Amino acid sequence: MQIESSGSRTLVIIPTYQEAENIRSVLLTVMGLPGELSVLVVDDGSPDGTREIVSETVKRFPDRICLIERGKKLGLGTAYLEGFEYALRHGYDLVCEMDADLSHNPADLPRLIEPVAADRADLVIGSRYIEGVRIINWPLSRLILSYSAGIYTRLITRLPIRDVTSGFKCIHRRVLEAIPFESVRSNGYSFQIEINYRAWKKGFRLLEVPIVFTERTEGQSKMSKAIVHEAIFKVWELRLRSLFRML
Ligand SMILES: Nc1nc2c(ncn2[C@@H]2O[C@H](COP(=O)(O)OP(=O)(O)OP(=O)(O)O)[C@@H](O)[C@H]2O)c(=O)[nH]1
Ligand SMILES: [Mg+2]
Repeated sequence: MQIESSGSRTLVIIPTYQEAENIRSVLLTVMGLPGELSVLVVDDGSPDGTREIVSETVKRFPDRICLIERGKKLGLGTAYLEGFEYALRHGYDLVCEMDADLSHNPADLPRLIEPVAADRADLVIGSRYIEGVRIINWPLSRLILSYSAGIYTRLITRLPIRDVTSGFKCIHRRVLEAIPFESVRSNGYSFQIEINYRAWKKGFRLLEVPIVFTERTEGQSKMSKAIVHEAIFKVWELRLRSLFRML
């Protein structure tokens, strides 16, 4: 099912799987922000009523919120790729990524959008690791894993970014147009690393702005060992593909 919307220049893509407790509040906050932002929710057949809540909210903002319903859980990376294709097809200039679990504060969106809108950057990353570590309610083990992922990625790829796996972003459409989506295979955290790396290798300007990240209080985590393993190998793959000019 797809409810089409026409809209403003900036599209915020929000992938959802089982976010019934959070999604209404996220959508209403984004609707109240300046700049008439549009939202695309990509839901993967959440059995907890997420889709119904989004559909209700679409009725209130039919020109600004759109829902793509994919029927089954296909992963974060492919949800974003569908969102990117939608954004390009519908002529959006700026595209934001944001989680639905309120870990990313929707009120930070204007700070992410501003440098891209002002043409000071092509890809802005909401970063937990600049100007100190800004994470609320993570166990130390998770912090160490995430922070080490950054060190590991920087060592192998030289990507000049501290928060390589952040999923809170604003991207200019020219970056998305330069990435052949069919060659992007990552689906977990490494999806964010891959997009950052490809953008950087193509010479786009990456910028980190500080955000406070708050661990979800509602709903379930989809974090898994498979996602971590994918990232460990993906970083090497990206480096090698770049060396052999296969990126
Ligand atoms: N469409 C879609 N969305 C997903 C899928 N997996 C996760 N999401 C959404 O992607 C965002 C990030 O997922 P999270 O489960 O919060 O992952 P995380 O932030 O690493 O883990 P926690 O916050 O600790 O739960 C959330 O909005 C999820 O609902 C998926 O397979 N498909
Ligand atoms: Mg989360």
